[in-house]
Amino acid sequence: MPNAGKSTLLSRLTQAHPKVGSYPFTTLVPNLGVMTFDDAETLVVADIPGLVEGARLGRGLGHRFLKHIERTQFLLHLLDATLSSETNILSNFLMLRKEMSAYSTALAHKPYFVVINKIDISDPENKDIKALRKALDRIGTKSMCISALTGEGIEDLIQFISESWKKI
Ligand SMILES: Nc1nc2c(ncn2[C@@H]2O[C@H](COP(=O)(O)OP(=O)(O)OP(=O)(O)O)[C@@H](O)[C@H]2O)c(=O)[nH]1
Ligand SMILES: [Mg+2]
Repeated sequence: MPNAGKSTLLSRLTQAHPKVGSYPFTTLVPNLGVMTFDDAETLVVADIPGLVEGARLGRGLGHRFLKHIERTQFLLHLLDATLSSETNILSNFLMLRKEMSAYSTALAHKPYFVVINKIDISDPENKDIKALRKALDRIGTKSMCISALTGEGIEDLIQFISESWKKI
C-alpha cells in the first residue's frame, strides 16, 4: 500500500537512500538496494510503488510495475499497522491479493510473506492485527511485525528473508 513504509524498510535492509515522505505516492518508480547477509550472501531488494484498489483498472501507480514483480523470487507485502478499523488491515491485505491475482496468475502463485509495519505506534496485539495474523496462519502464510522506523523486528526479518531465500 502507498505510505506503508516500503522505502523506509528498503533503507533499513540495504544501503539505498530512497525518498521517504508522510504522504502516498512518494515513490514513483521502483527503488533497488542490495542486501548483504551471512557475511557474503547478497540479494537485490526492490521497493515497488504501492497498489491501490482498482490498480488492475489503471488506478494509482503500482500496476505499471507489476510486470517487474513477476521477475522477483518472492514478495513481502508491507502493511500499515496504524490503519483505522474502518479501512482495516485484513481487508487491505485481501485487496492487495485481489489486485495482484487480477493482474496475473503467475503473481498470484509467487511465494509471499506479510510484514506488518509501524508497530512502534500501533499495538501488534490489537484485534485487527490479530485477526489478520490468524487468517494468515490458517492459510500457512508467515507474518511478522516490525517497525522500519525504530528497527524493532528488523533483525528477525533479515534472518527470515535469508532463510526463505535459501529455500526458494
Ligand atoms: N511510526 C512509524 N512511521 C513509519 C514507519 N515506517 C515508515 N514510517 C513513516 O511512514 C511514512 C511513509 O513512509 P515511506 O517509507 O515513504 O512509505 P512508502 O510505503 O515508501 O510510501 P510510498 O512511496 O508513498 O508508497 C513516512 O512518514 C515514514 O517516516 C514505522 O515503522 N513507524
Ligand atoms: Mg516509497
